[in-house]
Amino acid sequence: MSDEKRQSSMGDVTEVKDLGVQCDVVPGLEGLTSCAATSQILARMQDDQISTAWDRQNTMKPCPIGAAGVCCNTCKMGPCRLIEGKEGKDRGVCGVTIETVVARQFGKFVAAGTACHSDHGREVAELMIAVSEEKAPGYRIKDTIKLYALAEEWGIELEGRSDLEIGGDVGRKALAEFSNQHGEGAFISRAPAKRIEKWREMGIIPRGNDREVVELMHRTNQGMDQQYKNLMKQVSRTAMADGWIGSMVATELQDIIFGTPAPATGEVNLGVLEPDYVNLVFHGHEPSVTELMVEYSLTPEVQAKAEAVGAKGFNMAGICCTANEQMVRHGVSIAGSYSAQEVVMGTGIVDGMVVDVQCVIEGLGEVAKHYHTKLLTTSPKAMIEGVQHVETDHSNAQEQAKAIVDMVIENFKNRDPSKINPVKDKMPAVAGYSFEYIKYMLGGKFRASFRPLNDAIIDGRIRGVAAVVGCDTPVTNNKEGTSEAAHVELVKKLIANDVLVVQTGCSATVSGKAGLLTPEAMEMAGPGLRSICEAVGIGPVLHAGACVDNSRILVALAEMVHEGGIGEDIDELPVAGAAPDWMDAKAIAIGQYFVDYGVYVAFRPTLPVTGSTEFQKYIFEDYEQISGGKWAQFDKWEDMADGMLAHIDKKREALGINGEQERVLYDMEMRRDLEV
Ligand code: MSK
Repeated sequence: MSDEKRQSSMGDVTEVKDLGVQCDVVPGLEGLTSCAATSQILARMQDDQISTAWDRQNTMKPCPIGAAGVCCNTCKMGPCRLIEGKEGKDRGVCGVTIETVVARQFGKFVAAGTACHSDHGREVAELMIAVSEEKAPGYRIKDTIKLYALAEEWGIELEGRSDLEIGGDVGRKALAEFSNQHGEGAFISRAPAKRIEKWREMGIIPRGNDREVVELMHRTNQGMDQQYKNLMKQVSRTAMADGWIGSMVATELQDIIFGTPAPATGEVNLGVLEPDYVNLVFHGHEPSVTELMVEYSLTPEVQAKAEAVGAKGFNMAGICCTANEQMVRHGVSIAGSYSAQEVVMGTGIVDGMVVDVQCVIEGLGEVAKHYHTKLLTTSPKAMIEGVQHVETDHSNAQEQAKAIVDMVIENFKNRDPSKINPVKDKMPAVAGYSFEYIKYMLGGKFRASFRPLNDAIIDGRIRGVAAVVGCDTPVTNNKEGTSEAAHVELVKKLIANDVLVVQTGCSATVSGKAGLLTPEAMEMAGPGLRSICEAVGIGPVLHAGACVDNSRILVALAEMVHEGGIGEDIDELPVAGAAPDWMDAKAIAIGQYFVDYGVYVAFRPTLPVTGSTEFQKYIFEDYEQISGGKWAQFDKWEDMADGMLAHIDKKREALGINGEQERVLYDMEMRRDLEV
């Protein structure tokens, strides 16, 4: 479709350009993956009869009762399997109703997800304190501007004090956020005033994460809260503790200690592993140990050690969110997303794999047995049976990081030539769009501002903004296309329709593999979005970081409201969120805090609530009257895209900016003159 044709139509663009990065998948594996590199390794692993999650998902038949959220296992009288509309089966032994069971299960997902991000955030707060007390060798405060800004926001004295003293107070205040029993989380004040008032009316502003998670686990137990609407208030309060305390503390303090991201270029896909180099793959979520490994890996000492064992050098690449953390801060390459964690070892050239916490699957231990890969765990909270554990804490992380790198280099000589199976596929990717950088890039150093973004939304060059985040899996492939395709095609359709896309988590990695994180991706964008991208010098898809960095999106949305002109509250903005192949409880916690922020949140595949018509009506329809946001669920990415675009248009209509805008074709000179 020509630009002219696009511009002559106010309707949706369904035909999108392709950068020619679609992979040639090994025949027979098209139903599993749309990535050639993954399929090549998988084929070899299958030939060698090495079981991976990709194979196991074919033989595992999900329990339909559990999938619908109607298996109640909160006590020993059951577990009760409830079936809607079937007398004698529609209540549990204790008399519990289906909607209560579904709400409890949903609440437990949120409690688990919040606990994950919160425990992560708490670790970072404790690291901050250790740094300030000089008890964390190797770590230092890298972003003093952000430190001072946060200290000021929290009323911490700056005058005449050292960075370490200020950092100590920031760390202690952050730590207290987790155990506060009363009051409101400190970051809540960042939200728009109208939203805060709404939250107060709803009674969902979090006190402290520990209290909210404990209270939710209490209220979801048998014999407790039997009004699902009342229970959902605590579900919301807990999810809010995830976004506005746990995740935001993690993001803010990691930026202070490790540096605030700015765009850096790296590469994505299995081809980042170099056959002639020692390859260390890191995986998980908490970046503290990896930071020190990356720093050490760049020293001449490590280069010399790698050469001494016959390698050309030392190479690091990541999986999952620890990878995203390193990509957005240092441009370190990403080998793959969640679904690639076993496959990566099938290249036969991973000399070491180091995992920290979250999304580390137990299958790794078994796969590692078939290769020379030295698999190592580092967190006392996440050990794997039969896998070597190198316990790290703040005081010994530097020394352990070096020991790990040295161990991996030593393991290079144990490669089995018969199992070496490298691939070449990789794509360049630009990542590191922190809130601070987006503001700077839009407005410049001296007038950093979201004004140009709001203006572009008002004049229709940008139709809206979408966050596309979350997991990828090998599991939903067989039904409605592969997991990768759902992420990639959704993003392509959104940008083709002039929607600016912000990404985090494994979804960003999948987009990176498809070439969507490059400036060249603007070729696939609609003309309005492309004119902005060209003027600002960015691509249409912005990689903002790891899952905890969804907190950056919370702050960015607040800034859009603060900047003015497109509504006084988040639920007035033409924005939407999506998780095209969610998998973890963390995703549900994230989704809920965005719904409570007033955002339309689309999940694929269905949420575990389909067993109750009443509960579904509540969260998919009625809840919009309560928070202004709502959940939506889809089987197909096409329907998901349509739902998001329709929601964005609904908000534009309400703002009075959805009329026929005067559309003009921009030549280069006009683009240069654009006020961005
Ligand atoms: S790592 S939670 S698979 S995004 Fe954050 Fe990826 Fe989902 Fe884990």
